[in-house]
Amino acid sequence: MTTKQRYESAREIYKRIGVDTDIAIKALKEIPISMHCWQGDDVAGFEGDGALSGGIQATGNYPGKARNPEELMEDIDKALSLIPGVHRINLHASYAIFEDGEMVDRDKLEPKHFKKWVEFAKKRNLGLDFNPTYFSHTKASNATLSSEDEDLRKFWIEHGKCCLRISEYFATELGKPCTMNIWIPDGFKDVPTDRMTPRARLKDSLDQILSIPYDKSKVYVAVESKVFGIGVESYTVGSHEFYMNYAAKNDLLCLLDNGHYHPTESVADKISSMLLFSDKVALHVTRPVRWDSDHVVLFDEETKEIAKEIIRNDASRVILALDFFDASINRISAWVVGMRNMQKALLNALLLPNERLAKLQNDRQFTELMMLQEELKLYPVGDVWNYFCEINIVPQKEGWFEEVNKYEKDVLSKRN
Ligand code: RNT
Ligand code: ZN
Repeated sequence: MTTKQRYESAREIYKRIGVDTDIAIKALKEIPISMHCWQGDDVAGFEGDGALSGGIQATGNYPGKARNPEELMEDIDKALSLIPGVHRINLHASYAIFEDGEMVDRDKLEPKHFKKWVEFAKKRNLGLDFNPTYFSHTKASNATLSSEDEDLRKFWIEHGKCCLRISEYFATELGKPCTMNIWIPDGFKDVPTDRMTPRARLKDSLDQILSIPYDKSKVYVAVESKVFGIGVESYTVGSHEFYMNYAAKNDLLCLLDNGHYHPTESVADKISSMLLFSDKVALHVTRPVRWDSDHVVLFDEETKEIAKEIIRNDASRVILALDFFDASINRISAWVVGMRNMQKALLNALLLPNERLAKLQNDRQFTELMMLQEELKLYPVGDVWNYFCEINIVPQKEGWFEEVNKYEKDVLSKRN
C-alpha cells in the first residue's frame, strides 16, 4: 500500500468517530514551533570560550558541533529540511555575529549584530524569536538582574534594553512578531535569610528594561520562571509566583518550561488557567529526567498531554518553543527528533474527537470516557503523520536518518 492509500484508509477510520483528518493536517501545518538554535552547539554561542554557566548543563561530547555562525546555519538548514512545515528560529543574544573584528559586550548589542540572522530568516521565510543571555558571562557569576551590585545590575538592565530593540528589529524586518523571553539564573545555593530584597531588585530591573518604548504588537515579552537550578537549589529569584504576577500585572507573557516545576506538577494542567487570564501563554517544551536536564523531547505522555491542551484551547494562543540541549548524540538528529515529536503530539491531539470526549466528561460518563481514550491510543496516527510528511516533502518514518548519517559523514566528521 502506498502512503496515500494508507492515509485514505486512516481517513475512513477517523471519519467513523467524527474526526476529519484533512482538517487535522491543515491545522498542523499552521502551527509554527520555535526551534532553539542552542541545540546546535551545546549553548556555546559565538562570544568566546563557550563555557556554559547559570546552572544549566549540556553533557556529552559527540563530535561535529557547530563552531561558528556558518556551521550553525548550515546545520539548522539540514534539520529544517527534515522537519515538515514552516517554523521559527529561537536565538540567544550570545549568538550575535560580529564582523570586521568588532566585538561589543552584551550591554552594547545592536540590531546590526544580528543582520546575518535576519538575512538567513528572510531567505527561508522563518520567524525569529529572541532571548537576552543572562549566563555564560563574567558579569553573571553571582547575580544579574537581581544583583546587589548596582553596576552589575545596570549592565544587565542595559542588556535587556538592547535585546528589546533587537527583538523589534526582527519583527519589523520579518513582518512577524518576535517573542523575547527573559530567563535569569539568579538564586542561592542555601536557604536565604532575605527572600524579598533580591526579588524587589529583579522587579525594578524588569520595570527599567520595559520602560523603553517598544511596539507591543511586534514584540511579545515573556518571563520564564524556575523552581531551582544547579548551584541555586534553595531559592531562585525568578520563581513561578514572581513571574506569573509580574506578567499578569504588566500584560506580558508568562513562559512555562516543563522542566521548571516540581516533578509531579503538570504544565499541561497550567495552560487553561493561564489562558483564562491572559490572551496568550508561552511554552518551553523539554524533557526533564529527574531534574531540569533538558533531554530531547520524545513522543511521550507529558508531551502528548501538553499538546492536547494546546489544541483544545486554541493553538494560536500558545507560543510554542522547544528547549533542550543534548551533546551526547548527533545534534541535528536531536533537533529533528524533538521537532517531529512535538508535531506528532500535536497531530495526535488534532485527531482526537475532542468535543465528544468533553461531552462524555460533562455527562459524567467516565466509564465510556476511559474506554474511548484508551482505544484511541491505537488509532492510525502514524498513517496520517506519514502522509503529512509526504505532502510537505520531507522523508517519512525513519527515512530522514539516512540524510543525517550522510551529513555526518560528509560535513560533521570534517569538523575537528
Ligand atoms: C534554563 C531555561 C532557559 C534556557 C535557555 C538556554 O533553565 O530553561 O530557557 O534553557 O534560555
Ligand atoms: Zn527554558
